[in-house]
Amino acid sequence: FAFGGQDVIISDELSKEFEPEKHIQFIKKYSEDKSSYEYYMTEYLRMSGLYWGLTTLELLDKKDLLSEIEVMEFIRNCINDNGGISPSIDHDPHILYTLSAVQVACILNREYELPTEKIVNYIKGLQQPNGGFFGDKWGELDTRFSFCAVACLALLGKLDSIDLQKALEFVMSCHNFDGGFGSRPDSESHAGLTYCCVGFLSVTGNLHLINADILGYWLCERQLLSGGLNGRPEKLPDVCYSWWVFASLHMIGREHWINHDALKKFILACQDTETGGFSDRPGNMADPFHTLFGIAALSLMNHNGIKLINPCFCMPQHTISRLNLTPQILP
Ligand code: GRG
Ligand code: ZN
Repeated sequence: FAFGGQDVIISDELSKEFEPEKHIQFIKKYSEDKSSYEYYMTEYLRMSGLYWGLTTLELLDKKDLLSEIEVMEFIRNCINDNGGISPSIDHDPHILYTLSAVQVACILNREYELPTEKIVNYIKGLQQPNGGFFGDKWGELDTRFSFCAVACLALLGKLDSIDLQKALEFVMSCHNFDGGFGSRPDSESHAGLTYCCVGFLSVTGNLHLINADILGYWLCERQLLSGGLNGRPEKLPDVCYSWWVFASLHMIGREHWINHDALKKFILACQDTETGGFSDRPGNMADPFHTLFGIAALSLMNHNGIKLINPCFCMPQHTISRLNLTPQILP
């Protein structure tokens, strides 16, 4: 456990049992209540919202609560002529939402309905001379998009359509002395971006390039006395880092380097037992993003009643197995 810095206190009254039925209702209500303030305010990321909601439901064996036909129709309406996919109808395409849409189609066993070649060409077109990827035509470039590119292509069975060597060089140029990774060369290590880079190395079979002990040490220093994990030194714990940090530890085979019981207790304390769903920290408002990552992290600890998740793709393991994908995991 790390001492000093900021943390929260998990008192006994915050100690909670896992309430899957409440979370199922939370996601169902969120997707049905199309006139709500939250629904309106999240239009710009709808496609990722769909991925968070569907994955949560499938981990709890309830994906049939969403209409497959409607979901695939929504995706079709978000595909642009250039092959990029938008978060919502009439929004601009972006690699983040392209990945979310492909993930959703795969979880529904309907990836064959996607225009694979167009999507692959869109992603190819975002790669830059330094090997990194733009997120979209506006030119923001960071390691999140490197992960999105290879994860998306791997799901489509087309990993060989980009310059993988150059892509790898860019990701490795963002590797820091402390073992973690940043968004661009010389950027500070951050757990979210570390997940993206470790995920990139896992998808492409390059995990041997890092020192797992040094990275593992940086990752396990993210655990605070509350049991929760933060994204970088001196920051508060947040349920989503239970995913970014813990999934990274799984990929490098160092998951036992943190205290599982304490983490479980922190995650369960972030449930809203009235509305359902998880928030970033105990007592805050629940949202679908933290709900997925809370449940996904519990899945990594083989929690009862949750299907197994794949630590690299953050998708049900049975989907990854069906696609014959074997992202690298270090022993
Ligand atoms: C398919 C699971 C999946 C992911 C797709 C987009 C993506 C890949 C991953 C996102 C990784 C991530 C959370 C990056 C964080 C970026 C960043 C620098 C956040 C800093 O935000 P602050 O400063 O947060 O608000 P902290 O917790 O550091 O205070
Ligand atoms: Zn968060």
